[in-house]
Amino acid sequence: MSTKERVLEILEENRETFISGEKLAETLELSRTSIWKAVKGLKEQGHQIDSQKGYRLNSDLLSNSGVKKFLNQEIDLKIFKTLDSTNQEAKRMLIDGQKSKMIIISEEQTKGRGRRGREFFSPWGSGLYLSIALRPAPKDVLMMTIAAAVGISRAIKKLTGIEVSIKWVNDIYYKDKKIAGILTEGLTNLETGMLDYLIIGIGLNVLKPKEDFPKEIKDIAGFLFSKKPDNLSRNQLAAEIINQLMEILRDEQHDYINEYRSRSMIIGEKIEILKLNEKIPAKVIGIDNTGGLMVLYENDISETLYSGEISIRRIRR
Ligand code: BT5
Repeated sequence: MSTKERVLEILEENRETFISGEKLAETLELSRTSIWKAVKGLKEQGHQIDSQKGYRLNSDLLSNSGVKKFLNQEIDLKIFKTLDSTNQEAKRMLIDGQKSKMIIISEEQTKGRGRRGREFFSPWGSGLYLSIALRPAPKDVLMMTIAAAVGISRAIKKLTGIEVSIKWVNDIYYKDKKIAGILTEGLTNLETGMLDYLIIGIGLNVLKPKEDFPKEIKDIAGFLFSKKPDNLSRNQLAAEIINQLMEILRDEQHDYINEYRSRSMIIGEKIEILKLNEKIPAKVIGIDNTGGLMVLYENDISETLYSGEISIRRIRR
């Protein structure tokens, strides 16, 4: 660990209080000058550090020590300042031989992806862009998206008290706007025909983006907070999402499907199903135990939809 990382770790652990340069130097067995240089380096990286009666971390940048402090288990975690896409980076690492579970987080993404080649707007400093790579892959892929949606909802509820809604299959809504999306991707091993690994990618708008959303999504995209809350960091939220997900992935009975149903904003609602460029009106009658969306068409025929390749739109009354 570099001196900068060690200083950051101590500042993270003492977020609320000023730590004197002397104390830092003593704890890390370094000179006051090395501490001063490390703090200067951290500030250059974008960390806001108050320096009146010592040093105090006053920024919300993501950091390894900041997330780890709140994790309730050891996990391979890598944090980047910028990436094309955290799912893409996870994929590269898996192809390079990464064998076990791993988390990739980035402060921004230059090519954040949604489903079917859509974009996910991922600006610096206001969101969480996080991928969890699972190797070996779990069997039930659709359920993994469902599990992630419930895990994110639980983490948000636990730390902020906010109740979010879920739109089948991968969108999280708050105050009628989309605040998060999930992109689950996998790779099939051509020799065995089995899924080799699975990546669950989560994008969450925590704060209002500094330069607002682009006009194409301004009406549909939302965020959790319009300004940073005093006692909650994105580090803590990232860690809680990981904690909740790790717990939920152990639930082999998939009992979380009940919570998914109760958070659903479309059960009982009229929707429009976009399938192969066709718009079909239907009513949602439920979500089955495997995560399938049960719909009733206008001709009284019902169907259960499984594919994430289908888009749905709520029809407002
Ligand atoms: C999703 O796709 O919502 C999945 C998004 C997954 C993003 C994460 S970030 C970490 C990981 N790495 C990646 O590269 N991706 C994952 P979909 O259901 O196809 O929705 C995409 C649509 O959501 C876009 O066409 C926009 O209409 C809208 N959108 C784009 N950016 C948004 C944002 N920041 N907030 C809310 N809506 C957004």
